[in-house]
Amino acid sequence: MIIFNKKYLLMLVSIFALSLVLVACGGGDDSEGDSGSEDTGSEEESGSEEESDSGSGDGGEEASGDFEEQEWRFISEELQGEVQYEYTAEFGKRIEEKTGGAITVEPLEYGSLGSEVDQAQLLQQGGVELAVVSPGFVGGQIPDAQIFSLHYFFPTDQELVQEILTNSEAINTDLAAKYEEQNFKPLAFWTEGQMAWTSNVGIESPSDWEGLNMRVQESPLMRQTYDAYGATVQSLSWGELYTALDRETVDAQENPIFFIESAGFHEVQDTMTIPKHNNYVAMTAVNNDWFNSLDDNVKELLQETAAEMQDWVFEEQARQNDAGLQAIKDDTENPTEVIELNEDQIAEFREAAEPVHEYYRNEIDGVDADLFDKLKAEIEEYENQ
Ligand code: 6CS
Repeated sequence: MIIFNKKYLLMLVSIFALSLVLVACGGGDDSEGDSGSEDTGSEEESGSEEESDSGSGDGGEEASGDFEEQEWRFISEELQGEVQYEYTAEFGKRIEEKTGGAITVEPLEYGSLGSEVDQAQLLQQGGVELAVVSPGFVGGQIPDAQIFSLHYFFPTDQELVQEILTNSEAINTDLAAKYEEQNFKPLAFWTEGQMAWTSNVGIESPSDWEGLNMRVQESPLMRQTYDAYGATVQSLSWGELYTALDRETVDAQENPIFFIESAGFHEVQDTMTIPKHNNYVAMTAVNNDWFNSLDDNVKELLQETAAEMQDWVFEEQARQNDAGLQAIKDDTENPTEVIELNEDQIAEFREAAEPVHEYYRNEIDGVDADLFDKLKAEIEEYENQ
């Protein structure tokens, strides 16, 4: 009998809907297209291509000043109540308000259209208009996006991190251009907070990783990083992670604290280490072709709303992370030892992580060394200001 955290049962069922949706989008591998061709007609009726078409101008009704009626779908990698989902709901509310209801935005939670990798693919193909995409799921096709996976590269102060993510030219111009080549149009990068490690052994030094099987996202660099600590690694969608940890097919994972609590990972892990190694970066993105087809005022609406949301989401993640930590500490039914590493312990991890920075810059195929150098210099400037 598989044991699920109760709130994920529904989500796991709905994950199977994705293949149908991808077929409806007409994208994907030839093989997928072939097998799904009979379904295309019925899926298109409810699919988002139709929604996008209706919003692109032809026959769209003029409503509320300058905005034509449109319906957008905004998918996140998290569930209702969690930071990304709440972001999509707030973003949608603001768009509706600003357009007097002419443009509506339907927030979609994780699982309604597949795994995180499926969702990113869906955005690329135009199956949804907007998505929150974590760089950890596109590292295979955008090697430079893996820069967010480096340990001890960004500052630990989350306010500073958010400032860098918001204003960095290396991120918002140079890296954004790499995303655009893959048909993503990034509107904003933001932090979901500092990440923590959970395990049953209590990770306090790099040697504690030896023999542990670490869950990572789809990023080759994440694999390299935990390999450098001596762990084995396994890529998995987070929807499968609770069961994997419970069955001990996976021994450890990393996530911001609000998410560890919300997904219940602490229920099936004995310890949570706070190593200050990295933040969880999320990206608000739209399909680039779709974006380029929009009228200028709609482009501005999207960019302006994404910019405004930076402060909102910073406060939201801080609130949720504080509450999550408290809830983990208060959960006496599932006691979790919270381990805060001291400066000496952090220095040990920093030293072990350093060669991975060089490896990333010099060895990974497709990585732009200039982008790395530019962001590193920007970070140093922010830290010294
Ligand atoms: O661990 C993950 O993959 C998930 N973590 C967060 C904080 N958001 C979504 C993501 O898929």
